[in-house]
Amino acid sequence: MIDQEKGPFILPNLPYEKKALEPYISEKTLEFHHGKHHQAYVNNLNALIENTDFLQKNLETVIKETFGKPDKAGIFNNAAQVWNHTFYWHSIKPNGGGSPSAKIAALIESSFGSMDALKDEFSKAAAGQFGSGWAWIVYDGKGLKVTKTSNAENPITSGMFPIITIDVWEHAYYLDYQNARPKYIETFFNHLINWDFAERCYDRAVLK
Ligand code: MN3
Repeated sequence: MIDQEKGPFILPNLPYEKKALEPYISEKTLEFHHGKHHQAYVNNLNALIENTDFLQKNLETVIKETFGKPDKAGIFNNAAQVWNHTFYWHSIKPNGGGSPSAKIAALIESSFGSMDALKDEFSKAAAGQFGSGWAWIVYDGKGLKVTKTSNAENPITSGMFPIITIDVWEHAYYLDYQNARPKYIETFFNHLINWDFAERCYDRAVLK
């Protein structure tokens, strides 16, 4: 769904029109974020893996095999950013927010106590990520957890199964929210989050 079977890697299309998330995320933001930033990670990755064995590997394998290796940091950063952005586009949708299915709602209740408690923990993680990075809802094999990562890092390298992410790099929100990261996070949770996608990710994780 998010993985790509082998290189050269491509920029996946957005799953909706560039205007579709307005007024919460503008067409202008998506033009830059998808068309320039995400595209640049794809281009950089392909340039870095040209003539290497990584060209024959799937994206998740490239991420896992380069994580924590200083001489492979460039490949890791770009590969993870390709994956993270594709995952983020699916983590949001037009008319998102609202209530998840009964199954996901029950999982949230058993893991966090309530939807409000999840929202609070997720918002604190996303707002508290110092500098650039990501906040995540992950399935750890038993229940859901909130986590955050710096720069390009991704919870799959620690065996977690992401079900939602929010990009908190400034380029994700600056044109629409300027420095008001908490307002962007609240809007993400209330109006954009894609609980159907979260459920599909959870269902796949349970099968593994
Ligand atoms: Mn980004």
